[in-house]
Amino acid sequence: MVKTIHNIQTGKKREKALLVGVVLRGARREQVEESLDELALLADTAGAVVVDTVLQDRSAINPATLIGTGKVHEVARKALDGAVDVVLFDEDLSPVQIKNLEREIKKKVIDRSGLILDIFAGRARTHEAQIQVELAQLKYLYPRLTRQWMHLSRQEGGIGMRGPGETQLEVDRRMIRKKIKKLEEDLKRIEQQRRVRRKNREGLIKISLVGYTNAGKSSLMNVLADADAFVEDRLFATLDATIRAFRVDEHRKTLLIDTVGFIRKLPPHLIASFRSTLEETVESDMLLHVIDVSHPCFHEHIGAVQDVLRELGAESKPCITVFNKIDRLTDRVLFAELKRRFAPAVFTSAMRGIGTETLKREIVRRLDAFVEETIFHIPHRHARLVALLYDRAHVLDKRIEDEAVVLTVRGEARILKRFQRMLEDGDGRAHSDRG
Ligand SMILES: Nc1nc2c(ncn2[C@@H]2O[C@H](COP(=O)(O)OP(=O)(O)OP(=O)(O)O)[C@@H](O)[C@H]2O)c(=O)[nH]1
Ligand SMILES: [Mg+2]
Repeated sequence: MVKTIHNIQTGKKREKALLVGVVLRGARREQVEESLDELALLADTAGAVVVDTVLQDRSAINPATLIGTGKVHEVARKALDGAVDVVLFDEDLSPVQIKNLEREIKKKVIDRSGLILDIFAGRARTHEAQIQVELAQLKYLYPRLTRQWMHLSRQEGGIGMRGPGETQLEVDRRMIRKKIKKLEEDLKRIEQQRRVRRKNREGLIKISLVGYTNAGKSSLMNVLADADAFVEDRLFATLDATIRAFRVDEHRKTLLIDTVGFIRKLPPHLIASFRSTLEETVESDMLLHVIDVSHPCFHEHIGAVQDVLRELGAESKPCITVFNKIDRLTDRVLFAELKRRFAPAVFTSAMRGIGTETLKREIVRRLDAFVEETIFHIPHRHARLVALLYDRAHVLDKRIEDEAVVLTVRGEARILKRFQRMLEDGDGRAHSDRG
């Protein structure tokens, strides 16, 4: 697969983009405007320059073209006048709508999902992320194969042409189905390996950083776990799960996981493809929900993140709310209100290193809530588990008997349960008593 690299990464060619948004009856205009601002940011991340924006108020959508016929003509005129390369719609478009719009406007038409997929394609670094993105793109493109402009702009590349877009037009749907199947198999294999790796990490508490894209998750990871995660003031800097050892206090070694950020209207195909990456989040013991408190729409961001967590089945996990970038928060009233409303939230500045000790203390407090004491009888041939227990939990008492080592241990309930399982897997006769 030949990828056309031509955007911010090389600075070679910046496409001109026209943005289109719709305010439906009952919707708040400011909310649509904020969403369009975000679309502009997405366009910028994808390497385009926004030259104009068109906003239409409608009582209902036009099924054929989303916006009204008159508005379509206005968009076509503006696109021509501004020598626009691509028209970006904030709403998701059906394959038929894209086809109709492209016929009228005579430019590439891409919707929000298509744009996000394109950014992911340009940013995927690991083999797994590349497969996940390609799979999501193919599934997205599959019903949209009739694009007229593809023949024209294929050689030039541009938004919507990264990833599999360039090569797949000439191949038929059967080929795409075959490719999808192969990618799904590849992904399954990688997931298998991931599962093995995950199993090896059993016995450690896992804490996941989640949040809206650009909230500062990777920056927090860097200060908390002394990592060197990639940080950038653009959307979707991180696409993979990075895992680092994180010592919360002297007794507690945990794992901190940094992963892909969320956004409103995250394409469903992407969530599906990234499920294995996001599973690290679903399977962790605690979440740190990082919020960019300096962003004017942070309330909406909180809602969007909660939506995705719900979709992943992780909404009821223990979660600490972390308001980040407080170095930019000058509004004392807002600060006081957030403190009251979201208590016991933690306020941090990953950039200035503020609040990280408070955050660690809050993590300890929450972990303590699920601490238990257990007595383990560990057969001598499983001495490895004794060492592991010393490392992962607090050993209160040790007694050596003929058959086994008897340890009284204090630790997180989940961790102790995992040890219990490890012990049972290794030796069916082993057991423990609850203390
Ligand atoms: N002023 C300020 N900027 C911050 C702070 N934390 C992070 N940033 C900046 O915010 C931008 C995004 O930070 P990242 O750590 O990449 O954010 P992320 O949540 O990992 O973003 P994605 O990986 O794209 O989802 C970068 O430019 C950081 O330097 C902070 O506490 N204060
Ligand atoms: Mg990141």
